[in-house]
Amino acid sequence: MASPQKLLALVSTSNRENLPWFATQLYEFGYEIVASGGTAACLRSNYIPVVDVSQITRHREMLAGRVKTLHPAIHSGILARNCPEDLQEMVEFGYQFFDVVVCNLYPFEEIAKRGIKIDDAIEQIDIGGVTLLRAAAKNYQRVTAVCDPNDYQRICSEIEASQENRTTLGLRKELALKALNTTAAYDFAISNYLRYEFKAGTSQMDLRYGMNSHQKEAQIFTFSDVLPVATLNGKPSFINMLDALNSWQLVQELRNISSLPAAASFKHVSPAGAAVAVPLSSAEVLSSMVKGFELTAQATAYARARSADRLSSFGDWIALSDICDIATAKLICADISDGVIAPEYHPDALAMLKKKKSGKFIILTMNSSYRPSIKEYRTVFGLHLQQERNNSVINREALSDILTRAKDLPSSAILDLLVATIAVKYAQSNSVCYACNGQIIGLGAGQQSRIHCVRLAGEKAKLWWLRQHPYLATAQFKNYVQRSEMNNIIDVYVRGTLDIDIPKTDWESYWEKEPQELSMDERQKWLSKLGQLSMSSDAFFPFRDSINFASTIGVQYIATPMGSTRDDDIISACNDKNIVLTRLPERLFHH
Ligand code: 93A
Repeated sequence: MASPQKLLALVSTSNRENLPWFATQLYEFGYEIVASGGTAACLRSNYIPVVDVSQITRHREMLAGRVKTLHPAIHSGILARNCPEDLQEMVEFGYQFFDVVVCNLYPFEEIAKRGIKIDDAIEQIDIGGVTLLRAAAKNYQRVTAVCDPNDYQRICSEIEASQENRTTLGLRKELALKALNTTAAYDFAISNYLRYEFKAGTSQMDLRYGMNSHQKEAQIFTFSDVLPVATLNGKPSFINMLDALNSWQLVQELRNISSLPAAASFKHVSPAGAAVAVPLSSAEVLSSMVKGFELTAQATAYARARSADRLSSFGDWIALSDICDIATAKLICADISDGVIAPEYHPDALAMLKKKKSGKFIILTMNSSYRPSIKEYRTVFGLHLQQERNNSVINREALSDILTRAKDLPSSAILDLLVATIAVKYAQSNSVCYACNGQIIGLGAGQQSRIHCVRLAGEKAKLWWLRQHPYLATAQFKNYVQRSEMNNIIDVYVRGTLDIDIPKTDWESYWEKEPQELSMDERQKWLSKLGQLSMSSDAFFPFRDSINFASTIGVQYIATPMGSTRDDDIISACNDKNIVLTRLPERLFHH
């Protein structure tokens, strides 16, 4: 009958680095060593006395080694607690208590690379070893789980220092966690391999490359059965996917709060434009370059989103909240962009888009009913970060805490503040967004200084307005000029940087009918007509300079989370300018 006092170590390893040394130490500390087939042979060849697992189980290894240690005599010996009930049962069965489990697993990850035959990979899935480690870790109160040869030395030092030749509870806890981390990572590697083998294109999708083309093995996957996003054409990269998933969230939120179709144009994981389907004025039709196009509601939202910042939107990622109809597809085909995400595509729209970019245009569909789990994880520099998702709800209610003397928020301003606030929620911080007519008209993202965001976004808003100058309405490009070139040529004109960015003679050569020269005075006069703008900031304004600058452009409504030591100053700056300031419930940083 086994005695619980006898010290027993179970050894079953694939990596035998320093194992003979460790086993010798354990033996000298009074441990009897029980080992599985190959491990036992290794130890014996090093003249270390060993008992075979089969002697304990009274069962030979079977199924070509698939079953070695999977036996109640082994697992009861590991899992039994130091209590009378367990002791009695162990005695009843004639089983012995194991005190130390030394195990490292079949090297699945090293062998099961892509391209290896699945049958060979499957044989590298360690079942018994994982079970040994999990059992030992579960019973850390009594059992030491050893999975890493780097720990042999410190385990020996502890045993040597102990009266009973055992490790301390503290070390056993630490090693238990390490064993469970190891088995978790091991299972992750197996499911990662099998996901690719069994469910590529369903719960896993390879990406073209990572952030840069030299960053290989890029993929997107889910632990659920099916990815909510699917590719209909092209092969998205890592950044395409970041743009797609962020822009999708943005248009879905805009759709939900406005009940209007929404669209977004993303570049480098920030919105260059975003809008809901507010009908375009005739001046906006011209400046958005959509004259002659059919403008359905979805096409209108897209036209607005694409015309907020036409230079930045060159080569953009598009998100649509509603079905991509033929009218929207025609507009998309007219401009240079990388890809689109939408819940659905009209068959003719899809056929049209598939031809774009010589067939390489990326087309993704998104399941509108997909809801992510509340926890988010990210790995940076090999370390894991975890947080709750930003589930801040941006709706009318979120704009109700007005802090200024001026309190009137007309419905148009409410819509614009919602658009601007939802936009900054999905823009790289710091970010500030100006909005008008249900669309972004200027967004400053990724600036380390708040005032720089305000100025950057404000300058873009001015350009958006200057592009609607009547002088441009009557001008006419030569037939061969492409739309992307038109954007640059118009930009030079409205910024007044002719002969700096482009030689005047080159610039002139693009026009059939050149726009009348726009003097500085005329520019200022036109800009002075800009007003009733809304502005949202993803965090507080530290100084009143931001408010002063915004008011010079025509900002009348501001939404911002407060929290600066100079909040009073910000409110009084708004009062001075007769601006309505509303406090957002949460800060909206995004990276
Ligand atoms: O095929 S297994 O999953 N079946 C088992 O019962 C089992 N028990 C231990 N593999 C099993 N092991 C693993 O075998 C260990 O994790 C270790 O990596 C390896 C040691 O086998 P051997 O001592 O025969 O070389």
